[in-house]
Amino acid sequence: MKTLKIDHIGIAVKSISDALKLYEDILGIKCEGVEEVLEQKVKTAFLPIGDTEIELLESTSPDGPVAKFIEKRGEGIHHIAFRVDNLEDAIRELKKRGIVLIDEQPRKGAGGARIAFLHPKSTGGVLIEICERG
Ligand code: CMX
Repeated sequence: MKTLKIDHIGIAVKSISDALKLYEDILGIKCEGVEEVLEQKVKTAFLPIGDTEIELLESTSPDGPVAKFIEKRGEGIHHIAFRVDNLEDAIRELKKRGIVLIDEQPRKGAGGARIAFLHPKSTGGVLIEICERG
């Protein structure tokens, strides 16, 4: 598989507007959009920085993956997303190599990306997303 770059780093927060006080007002990284991903029960805020982005994740429901993560571990880094050149090829290769995928088929992520998550149990405790952008 061909991995191109760190597409974004996902950070679980209780409140995007509270978190922006740090990221925008203090660190000076501008938020360029907020989008709700209904299927994932999250609201996401994108903050491009250099060649990559910070993605703030706020749960929209107490039973969503981000709410469960915060309940168990508190706010903090939730996942790292690598951009790949071909998502189907990457999924095929990862499966062949014994990596457990949460998504065996590509699905739609925020910002028009096609994405798939790998299970942290088979990636040394790091939730990894692979994504392809058109
Ligand atoms: N990073 C690292 N480990 C994580 C994790 C994360 N973000 N989330 C959960 N885990 C660990 C848990 O700590 C737990 O480990 P232990 O068994 O050692 O305690 C294990 O994974 C199982 O976790 P769980 O709390 O029982 O939660 P679930 O099994 O219900 O779900 C996961 C975990 C990763 C499969 C689920 O959150 C998932 O499917 N995530 C992918 C989708 C997602 O995260 N969407 C939100 C972002 C959407 C977006 O960016 O668009």
